[in-house]
Amino acid sequence: MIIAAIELREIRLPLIHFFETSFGRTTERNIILVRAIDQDGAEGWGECTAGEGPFYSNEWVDAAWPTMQTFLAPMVVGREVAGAHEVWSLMRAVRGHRMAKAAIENACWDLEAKRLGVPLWQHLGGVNIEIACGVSIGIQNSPEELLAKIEKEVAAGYQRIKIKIKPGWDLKIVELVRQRFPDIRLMGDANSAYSLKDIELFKALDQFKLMMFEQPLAHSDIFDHAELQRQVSTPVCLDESIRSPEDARHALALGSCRIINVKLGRVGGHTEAKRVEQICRENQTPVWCGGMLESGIGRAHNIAMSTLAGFTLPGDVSASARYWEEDIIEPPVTVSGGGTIKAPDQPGLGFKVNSALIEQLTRRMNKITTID
Ligand code: OSB
Ligand code: MG
Repeated sequence: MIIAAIELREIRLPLIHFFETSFGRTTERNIILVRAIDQDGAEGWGECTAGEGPFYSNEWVDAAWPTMQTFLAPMVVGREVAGAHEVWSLMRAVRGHRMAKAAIENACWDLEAKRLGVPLWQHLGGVNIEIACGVSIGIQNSPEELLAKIEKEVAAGYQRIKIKIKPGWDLKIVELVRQRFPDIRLMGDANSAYSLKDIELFKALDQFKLMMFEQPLAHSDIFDHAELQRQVSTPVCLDESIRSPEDARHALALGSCRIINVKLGRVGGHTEAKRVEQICRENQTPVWCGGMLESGIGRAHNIAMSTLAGFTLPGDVSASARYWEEDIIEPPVTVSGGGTIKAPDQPGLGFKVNSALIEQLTRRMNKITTID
C-alpha cells in the first residue's frame, strides 16, 4: 500500500468528570487525530495519546503536532509499504516521540486492516474476543466521593478497581476502601509520586492485598523499583518506565516489576506493543492495557491490542460514557454486566468514525501529501 496523505487534526473534548492523578487534574482533552489515506482513497484512523502538558511523559500536544507535521508525516507520505509493520522503521531517524509515531503507525494499521477487510484485532494476531475491563478512578475531592464512585463501578460489573494515590491520599484511603470493599480486585497507581525513602509506606500497604503498586517511583527508573520489589510482597507494575521492548526486557531481567502496563502510545504503536507483549509472555509476566483518557479512536485501538494472548489482566479500557457526553465513534464503546468488551467484527477498528462531530470539534488541521 502507498500512504498518499496524512491528515492531522486537533480536537477538544471536555471530560464528563475531571480526572486527577499525582501530577495534576485534567478537565478537557486536546487530542490529535491522524487520518492516513492510501492511493485508492481508503482511510485509517489513529490517536496521539500525548497529554495537554509534559507531565505524564515529556510528550505533549504542542510538541507532538510540529514533530508529526515537520518530520514524521513526511517520512511516511508517498512511501510504499508492504504493511503497517514497516511504518515504524520509516520514522526511525526521529528519536523518542513514541506517542507521535504511534498515532501515525496506528492509523496505517487501521487502514491496512480495512484494505484487507478484516478486524484490526485479528490482523494483529489477537486471540481473546472478549477483553476484561477495569476502571481507573482519579483522586477525588473527598474520600466519600471516591467510595461512591467505586460503588458505582463495582455495580456496573468492572472486574478491578484502580485508585490513584499520592502523598496525603494513600494509606488511609486504601484502608478506607478496603474496609468498605474487602473482596474487590484493587490496585493503586502513584504515577511516580514516591521515592525509596517511602519504602515503609509500601510495606504498610502490603497488608491490604492490592493486586499491584503501579509506577510508585520515578518515571524513568528501573533500578530503585527493583529494590522496592525485593522488599514488598505486592507486585510492582511499571507504566511510565517502560517506553520500549528493550525497557521491558531490562526491567524483567532486573526484577523491577512483576507486571507491565502496556500503553500503545507510550511504547510507539502496535508493532512495538506486540514486541513488549511477546517479551512479557516469554517471561511469564502478565500485561494489561493502560489508558490515556482516549477518545473512541484510541479506545478502539486499545481494544484491538488487548486481544493479544499476553493481556491476561483487566485493563483500563472502559465505556465511552464514563468519559464523554458523546464519543467520536459509533456505536460508543460499551461494557457488559460482566465487565468485558467484545472485540468488534467489522473491518479495521470496527467502529464508524463520526466525521461530522469531529469536524465540529476541530481546532486545527493540516494535511501532508506528496508534492507532485
Ligand atoms: O497512569 O494510567 C495512568 C490517565 C492519564 C495519564 C496516566 C494514566 C491515566 C489513567 C486513566 O490511569 C486511564 C483511563 O481511564 O484512560
Ligand atoms: Mg499509570
